[in-house]
Amino acid sequence: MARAFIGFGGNIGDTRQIITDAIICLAQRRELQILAKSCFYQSAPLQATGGDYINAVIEIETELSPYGLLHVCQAVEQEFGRERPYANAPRTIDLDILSFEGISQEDTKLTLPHPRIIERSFVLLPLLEIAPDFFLPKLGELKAYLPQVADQRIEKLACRNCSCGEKAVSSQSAH
Ligand code: PH2
Ligand code: MG
Ligand code: MG
Repeated sequence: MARAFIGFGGNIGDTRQIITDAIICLAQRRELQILAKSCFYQSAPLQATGGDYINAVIEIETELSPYGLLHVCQAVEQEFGRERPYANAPRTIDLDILSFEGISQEDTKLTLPHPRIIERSFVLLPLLEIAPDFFLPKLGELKAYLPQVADQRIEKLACRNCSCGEKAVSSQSAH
């Protein structure tokens, strides 16, 4: 079984509901189990246009290969009406495999770990929320990269399962 992290983001429609439904959709697949789910984060579009994004990260365990998981992620994007008119266009939902075991690969279809993981507060904060000591072979401890993204606007939203999001937090106070 492989352990992987998937990032979700979107800025068209009721993204919180869309991500919730997409996670339910993934949870119904026998080939993977969801181990952890972060709260939702509202973030300013980074190198992209449109309104604020909602982002979240989950941790899964799976029997699938990296490409098998990619296929599942793309099928879920399709199911929720993802369109790709141009790069970084506003979207209903984006699913990105952030890491898959300790695999490092560069491929036009799937680069692992995700090449921009450490540059994005909307990835680092939810990921570190569910895996505070997360470590990648070539990058080391991901929490070390938080100061570099501290200027990116992001707010943790209140969630049903905990009281952690009751007030906004900055990039540097992830827990
Ligand atoms: N995704 C992008 C580009 N920019 N900005 C935010 N805040 N959240 C995203 O999910 C996001 C983005 C490309 O996938
Ligand atoms: Mg993306
Ligand atoms: Mg993507």
